Amino acid sequence: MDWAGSTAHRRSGAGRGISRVCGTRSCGRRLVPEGAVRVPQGWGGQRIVLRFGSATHRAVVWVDDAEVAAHEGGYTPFEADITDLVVPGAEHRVTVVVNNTLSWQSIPPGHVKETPDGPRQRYFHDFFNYAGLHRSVWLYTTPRSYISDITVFTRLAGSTGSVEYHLEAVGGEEHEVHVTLRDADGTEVARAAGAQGGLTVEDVHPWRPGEGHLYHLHAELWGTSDTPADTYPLPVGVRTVAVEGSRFFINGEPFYFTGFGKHEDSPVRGKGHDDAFMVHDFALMEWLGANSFRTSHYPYAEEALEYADRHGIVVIGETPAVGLNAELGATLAEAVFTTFSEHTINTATQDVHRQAIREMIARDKNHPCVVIWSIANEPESHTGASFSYFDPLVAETRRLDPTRPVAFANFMTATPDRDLISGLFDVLMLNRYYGWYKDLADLAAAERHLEAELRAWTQKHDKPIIMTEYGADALMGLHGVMPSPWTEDYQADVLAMYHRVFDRVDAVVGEQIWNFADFATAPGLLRVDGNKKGVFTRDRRPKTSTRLLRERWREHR
Ligand code: BDP
Repeated sequence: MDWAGSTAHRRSGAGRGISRVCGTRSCGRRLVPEGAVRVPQGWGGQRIVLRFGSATHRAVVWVDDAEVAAHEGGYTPFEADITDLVVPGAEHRVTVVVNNTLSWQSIPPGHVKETPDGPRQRYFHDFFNYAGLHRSVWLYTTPRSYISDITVFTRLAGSTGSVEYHLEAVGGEEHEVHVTLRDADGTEVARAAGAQGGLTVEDVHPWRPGEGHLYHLHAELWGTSDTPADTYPLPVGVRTVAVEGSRFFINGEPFYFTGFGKHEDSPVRGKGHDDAFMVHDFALMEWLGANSFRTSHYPYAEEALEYADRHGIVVIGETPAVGLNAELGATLAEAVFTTFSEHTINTATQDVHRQAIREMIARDKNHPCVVIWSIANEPESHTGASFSYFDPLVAETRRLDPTRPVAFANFMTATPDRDLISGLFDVLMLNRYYGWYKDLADLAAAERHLEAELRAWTQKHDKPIIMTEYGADALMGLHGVMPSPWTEDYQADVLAMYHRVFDRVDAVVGEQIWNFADFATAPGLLRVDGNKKGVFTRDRRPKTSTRLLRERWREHR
């Protein structure tokens, strides 16, 4: 059982009104170090908030001796209003205990096996179970009356765009709301008043793939004073997303996804967010001509979505619901179990999953880059129990966001003749390993089987298909003239085979390779120092297949 603890320290040179406190990352043992944070002197009279970008997978937070927050779920933010517990100018101790134990009731799930040598954590997903604070911790202020949230929905009609907004304020019931929308150069293009309303943009410059044009919404809360009580800036990309038959449209134009399933994973940092790695990863995707990625298998740091918004990169946002599948669990965790049962994944797990969906949408709803919500990766999907489990979760996702298609990534054994839940969803996202886990070193058979399966899906559902995983492990530097698994050449051959098939099947509207880069996993016989399906190594050096991708994706654009 892994426990980790961390204490936050204020980073020097932080801006006014917002102070970043960095977390340390650790795993393996129970630690509760102590440290002090100085609250800036000038923050008197303000509301003071402590915010965690994430704590994997659950945390309890104290300020001095008072417990201020407890949070379940490793990849979404949480915060605590600590105004009444701190004195501006004074030092306070912030203590965080982080626990990465996975159980049948956590998302992702896992279980702890009792052995003669003590408890052992088992889990059903293929990436290392890092613990700790992987993202920034912030100390920030708001006025006492403040804007707590804004939701925007955008539409396009010819050259006219519209932005519908819903604003929530706390303590400002008597206040007025004024909203302006400015173009990137600062020109005001629309204004409105009231907590809800619409903004019309003539000659709109839409947000589109490859061109992350953003407007700036600026909301103000006005009381009796001659300056606003609070202001709230929000970048807005005006765009639409739609699915019709087997086509996927962005702004009414058919869109074809090229890119990757990724991981937040790098040497030394593990899962810790790193701005330099992030910018470098985006530059490498641009170098290949990739236009999209999936946040497999959990919501990524907000910085990644902000970057994607600004650069017109399309994102499939995914919850941490990975490994809800006995067929997979049997291989990954030597565990034989029934996926959905009173003692395994049950209604309590479903509540945690529902909450993970809510928190992902609450955080990411205003990002134009996000065009699909993926609510699970490779869950069991061929049983009545899986239908009962997912039906209400899909309904909840649609209730929270009626504007984005909903999907899940389908597991290899859930072929069209077995799958029972895809009818609930808008897009078919398939993870397939013909040429690797099936038809290894026989690419002719792999090609035949892949095409037959894709055609069977198109017979069963008139929905767009995105291949959200396909690939092969390749050890950097290993080459061969024969179709030899683990060589860089074989990886390139596998990818080329898939691309031939995609080009023959009309309903395929996207290809996202597994994986962008090699990544850390739990030990396994098929894992040589991690998972090597990256087209880049873990330290981001290109393998042979990147040449093929550059050619294909730069042409596709
Ligand atoms: C799929 C999973 C992914 C794994 C991949 C693999 O969705 O997380 O890493 O297979 O085996 O089943 O490489």
